[in-house]
Amino acid sequence: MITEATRERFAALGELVAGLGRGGGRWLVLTHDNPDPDALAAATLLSLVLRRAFKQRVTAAYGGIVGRAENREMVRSLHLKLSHVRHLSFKRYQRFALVDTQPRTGNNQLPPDVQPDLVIDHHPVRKTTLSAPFLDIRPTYGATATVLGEYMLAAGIRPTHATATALIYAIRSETQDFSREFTGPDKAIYDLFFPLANHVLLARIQNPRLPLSYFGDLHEALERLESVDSLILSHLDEVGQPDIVPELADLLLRMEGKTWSLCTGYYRDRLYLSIRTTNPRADAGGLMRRLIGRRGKGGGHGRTAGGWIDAARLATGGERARLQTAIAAKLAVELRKKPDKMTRLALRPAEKELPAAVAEPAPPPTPASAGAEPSPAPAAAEVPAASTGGANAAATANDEKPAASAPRPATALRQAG
Ligand SMILES: [Mn+2]
Repeated sequence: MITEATRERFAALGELVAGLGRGGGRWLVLTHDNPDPDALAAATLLSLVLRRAFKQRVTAAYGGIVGRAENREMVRSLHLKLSHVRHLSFKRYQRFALVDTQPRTGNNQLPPDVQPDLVIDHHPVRKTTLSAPFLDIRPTYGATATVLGEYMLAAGIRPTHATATALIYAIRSETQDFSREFTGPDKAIYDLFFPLANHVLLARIQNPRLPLSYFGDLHEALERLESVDSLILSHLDEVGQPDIVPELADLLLRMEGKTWSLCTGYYRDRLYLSIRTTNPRADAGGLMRRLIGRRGKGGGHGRTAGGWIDAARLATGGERARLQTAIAAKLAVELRKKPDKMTRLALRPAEKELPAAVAEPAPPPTPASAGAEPSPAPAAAEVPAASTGGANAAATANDEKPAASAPRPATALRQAG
């Protein structure tokens, strides 16, 4: 369960920490911005290892926001202790660690002039990372948290239910239940920690309550599907939180007949982009970097990639939309598809639409909608049965204020239409 690489790296970490001597300083463990479950779990586990195995003082922190409902529930249910960098002063820390990210990737809050002491990641190694005193980069691993699971074993630390649950959820979500890139050690660590996880909390994290903005973004994405050949994509305006972009890219890739997906969406001054592919030989990360160029930062693995473009100077909706269209055209060309063949994809193809006259009649009101008491139900059902829309209107007038229950226009779901 502890790989040879981990045995060797863990010993090296011990030497590094011992070399710092007593009072080697406080550690700041940083995740990537808008941390995902893998980053949250990796930071939690590394903090634990540094504290318990090496008696260090550690703070774990992140930039951006914990946006996805699943990730918010993970932090809440498992009581993960991570601070936002805005509440910290970097001057108070002498040692810096990065997990699930690397220096100068543009997706973490480590100041560019600060050399991290320690980098643990599973993204392809970058040149600037090589000068870190300690690094453990394993691009074949499905999750960074797996590496830290092995460190826990090497340190002989018995995980709490919360720690095990965080690790299990990290591996599950990062590999999409082992449906994409993972390696033997991911499965081995998963199987070993699985019995220790709290499965009630795990279920709660995987099926969290969702804010209205989630449904608004989903609706917009589905209304704006575009496709050419096996590429499916959607462009969103301002999203509720940036993590919806990769989530929708995952969803779009599940469409039958599609092997590449792209989702883009604006959040504050940035256009966020996510690419997914089913092609195991693809280099989505490299493709993403080519799409973005010097306008922002991007990277990823073979089949998943993400990034952002600085959009602070784009003042109008038209300019913002043009940038999205240009990115999509560039991607189409990269994939040897014709950008001018890109068309809107209707959710219900016209030929399959039923004529209006065949539409189903509205169902009769049920006793449940009339109220809790059984006796008035038959009477209530008699009155409006003849008129179709009237049944609902009558029930609504009794139960709620019409103004509050009136359906909002679609544009009310979002701020910028
Ligand atoms: Mn990761």
